[in-house]
Amino acid sequence: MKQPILVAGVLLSLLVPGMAHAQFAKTEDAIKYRAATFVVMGNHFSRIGAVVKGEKPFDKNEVAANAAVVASLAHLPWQAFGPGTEGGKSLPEIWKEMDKFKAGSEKMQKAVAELNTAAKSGNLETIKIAFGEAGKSCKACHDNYRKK
Ligand code: ASC
Repeated sequence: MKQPILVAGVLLSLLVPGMAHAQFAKTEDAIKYRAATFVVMGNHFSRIGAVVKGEKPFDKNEVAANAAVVASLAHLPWQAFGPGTEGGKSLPEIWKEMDKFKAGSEKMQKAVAELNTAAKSGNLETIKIAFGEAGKSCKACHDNYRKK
């Protein structure tokens, strides 16, 4: 093996999801990517919200499908907050407090995973509680890290 460091680097980049930000050629691409995932996530989360608020009838399969979309997308935007990608609706505090921001992102992923579990159960009362908790986890980061 002539270039063990290069080989190790390539292997590491395949194994460490945090290195995925390398796939955005330009800052603008990272901003668009994260904004798009939040838009789609918010759309499907709001569809569940309409049911929770009683504005739409409760269709258990639809809620479960929406919760699955949200839970799956919730893993994606974070890779697009790499170093030097400040901008869009994101406040610069994100990059100054990356550990805190990351903790908030993990809390949100956990909350929407729980919403997904509740949605699969088909119990509307459980869904309502999990939806409320997930909404709080969205709001916490919006309050601290998103431009108004
Ligand atoms: C939504 C949505 C959000 C959250 C947040 C909760 O329906 O799109 O971002 O709820 O507003 O406070």
